[in-house]
Amino acid sequence: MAAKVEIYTWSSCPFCIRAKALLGKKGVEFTEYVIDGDEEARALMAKRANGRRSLPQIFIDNRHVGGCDDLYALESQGQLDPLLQGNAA
Ligand SMILES: N[C@@H](CCC(=O)N[C@@H](CS)C(=O)NCC(=O)O)C(=O)O
Repeated sequence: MAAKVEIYTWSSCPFCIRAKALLGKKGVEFTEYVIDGDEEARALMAKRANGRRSLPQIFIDNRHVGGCDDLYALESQGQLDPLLQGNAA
């Protein structure tokens, strides 16, 4: 079963656009929370993301993956596809 992918973004954030491009290239459906200017939503995101406040923050099956660089690192290590297929180690 495909994993549930969530991403918190700002609409004009280059790292957010880059992260979404990778997910889009993989044909992944994701839920996007666009939180421009919403500090309350950002605080909630940070709570889920172990205190990280930069955008984007990405979650796969409710597991915190990190930001854009973390997503690309997982991809280059061959670890992203198993996560997206719901086969987390
Ligand atoms: N290494 C991070 C960089 C993310 C980043 O710097 N995002 C910017 C927006 S494009 C940001 O959140 N800036 C405000 C901050 O760091 O508080 C990643 O790959 O996600």
